[in-house]
Amino acid sequence: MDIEARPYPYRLEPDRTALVIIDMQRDFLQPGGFGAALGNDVGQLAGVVAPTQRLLAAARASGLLVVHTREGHRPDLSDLHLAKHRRGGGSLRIGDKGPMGRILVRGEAGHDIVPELAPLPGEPVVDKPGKGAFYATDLELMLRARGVTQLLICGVTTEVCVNTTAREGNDRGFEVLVVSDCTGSYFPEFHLQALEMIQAQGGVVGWVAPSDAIIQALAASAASPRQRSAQP
Ligand code: TIU
Repeated sequence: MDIEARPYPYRLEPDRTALVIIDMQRDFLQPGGFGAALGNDVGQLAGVVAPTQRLLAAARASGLLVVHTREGHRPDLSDLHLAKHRRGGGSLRIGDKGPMGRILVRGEAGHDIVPELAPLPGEPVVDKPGKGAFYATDLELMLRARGVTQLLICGVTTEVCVNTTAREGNDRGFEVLVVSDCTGSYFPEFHLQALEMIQAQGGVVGWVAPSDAIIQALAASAASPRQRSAQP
């Protein structure tokens, strides 16, 4: 089925599509985490949760593969580049103890996904040390093994981990759609510009559409299963 998207309609094939939810972790969304340590107003991201919950529910109901990612590091920080460790002007750095545990460290409360979007058993969770979800992870292997060719990308932040992942996916031959209301930035102007960059130049990186367009298409697909199974 085609869904309304920019710069032109996006062909959504549920059997070949994964919903990838990027880094909806306490560390980015709540006070006292990595996002706050970098000097950001984490309240800017609060509006991403409810639309993502709705899209996640629709994706699960339609049987889409759902993949969650978390940015973070091993407790011994052996997978943390010095260049990344040094970065940022705040008082707390990766690995330091904060109110939600050690900043951006796996196993700590701050590293986990917010409860509203908690993964279900059976939904892969990709722990990534970088901004892009393909870098130093088994995400590509997982997607190829399941025959996925299309990615619907949600999460935070639009211009950092979402954009990096969209570009990594595009270069690997995936058809990437970034969901406009299920992504967010600490900087509203960056959010808008990051979405523009995806779909500019005839979709140089991919497509952009709101979650409602996807939810409606999935509902229509569920209502006409014969049409869906007739697709190549
Ligand atoms: N700083 C910022 O905007 N984002 C990140 O560091 N990570 C993600 O975007 N997940």
